Amino acid sequence: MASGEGKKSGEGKKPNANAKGGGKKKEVKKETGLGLSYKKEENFGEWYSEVCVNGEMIEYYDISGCYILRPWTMAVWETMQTFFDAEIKKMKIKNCYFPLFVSPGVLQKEKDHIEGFAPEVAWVTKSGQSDLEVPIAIRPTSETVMYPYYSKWIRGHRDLPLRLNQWCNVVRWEFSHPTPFIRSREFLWQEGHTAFATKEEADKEVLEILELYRRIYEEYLAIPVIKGKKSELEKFAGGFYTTSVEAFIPNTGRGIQGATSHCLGQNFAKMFDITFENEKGEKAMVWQNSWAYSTRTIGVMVMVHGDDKGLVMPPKVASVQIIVVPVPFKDADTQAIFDACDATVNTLNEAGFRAEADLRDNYSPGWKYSHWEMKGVPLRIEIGPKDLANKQARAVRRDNSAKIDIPMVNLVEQVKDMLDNIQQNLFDVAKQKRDACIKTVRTWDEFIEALGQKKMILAPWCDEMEVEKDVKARTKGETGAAKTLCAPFDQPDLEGVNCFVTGKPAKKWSYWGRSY
Ligand code: 87F
Repeated sequence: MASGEGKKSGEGKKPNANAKGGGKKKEVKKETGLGLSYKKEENFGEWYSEVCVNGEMIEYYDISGCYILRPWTMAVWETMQTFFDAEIKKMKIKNCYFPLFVSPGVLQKEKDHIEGFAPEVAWVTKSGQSDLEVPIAIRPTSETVMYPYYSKWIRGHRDLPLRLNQWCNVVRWEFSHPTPFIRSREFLWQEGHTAFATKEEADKEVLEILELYRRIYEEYLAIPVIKGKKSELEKFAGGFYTTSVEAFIPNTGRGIQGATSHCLGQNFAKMFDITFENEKGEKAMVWQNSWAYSTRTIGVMVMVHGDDKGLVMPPKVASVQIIVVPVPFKDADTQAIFDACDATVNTLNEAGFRAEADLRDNYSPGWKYSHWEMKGVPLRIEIGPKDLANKQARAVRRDNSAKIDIPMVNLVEQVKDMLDNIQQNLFDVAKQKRDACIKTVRTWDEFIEALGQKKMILAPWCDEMEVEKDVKARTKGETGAAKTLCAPFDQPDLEGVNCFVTGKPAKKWSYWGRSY
């Protein structure tokens, strides 16, 4: 398996130990030993891996494409999980867990769906030194694992809807450049698999789930996304139609599929014989959906908000929202300062915030500032002798470095306002940058020009698959071909508008661009 892979730059080692060529490597700050070697604007790829590692989200592992998710990452994942899990429970979706292993017979049952994906399936072939009688696949997704049991469990219309979700890991043995969170060989996700008696119920759920995905990105991660429908070429081949939320990374000019919600139609019902007796006593096939979001969400967060000081965590997902740092001075009463820090943390925790004090005495305040900035903590509170005397604290925002002195009597109120404001500001700034990258075009020449400027392109299209294939072929370059990202649900006027490639009357507006 995986023979002949080469390690790529930034892969397999700590980026710091691996810094070579490509971008400028800045002297690491002597004073603190912290700081990044790469700048976001100058060498995005190296900057990204360095931020993931130095921000203590990721540790590289000795298997290419596999990463250790550290507590700083898992806390973000768990916050999103808590939100999503509660929302799907309100929709009467239940959690379950199916095995990691797939028997080859079942996996290959659905040939069309698996065909294109087959090279990415990892297999277990041995136990100890002996070959297994039959090799066993590791799930890349669980359609083929789950649907034989859906066939067994669904008999009559009273068994419907069947709505299950599982939180699990999946393995896809990718060969293109691995990137923490964005393209890893094992990742965490939730996968929802539901079955209904009618298409209408399935259609409705597809959009309800997509709205939850929008909320994860926009309300939690402070990242603007576009909701839309995938083209025939880009949809999940086994399904009926695919909807997605699409984000954009301005620095690389690439779109990124944030999460997908598929209507599978009756394709899998046919293959796995998932049928039921309807109210009239007739045999009918179920309508199915499947939907997922993964730890990729966290990579998009790092890419969109991170800066040259490190991670920038939106307050809603940050495991530490406020870091309190004592600033002792000469012969000032150090103990009183430490006590004030503890008291501040207690007050904030009691008010429902996630606050911590960094009372370590073997690090300077300056070192601590850099450290917590690298980790992206949204708000820092500094308490020194003057603050103590004036019954105030100094608050410093991670997103824009703004400093304000807060009277202790207003602490909870002002911290709440500041965190809300940081959350909103991160979204606003990200949206402003994203919007500045959107270019509407009408012609091929305008399209090519915009693509060269790393734009996300909104273009009228005749919606023919051959045309998308042609665009892909004609834009193929080192950085990858342009393709459709989605046809936004929010469609501009189409009247009298022609396809930017063929000049035929346009059937829809679509976003196009290079993508992850
Ligand atoms: C890789 C290997 C084998 C993606 C794969 O999007 C199979 C597949 O079926 C595969 N990579 N897919 C498509 C997954 C579709 C669908 N599954 C449930 C989702 C949402 C969750």
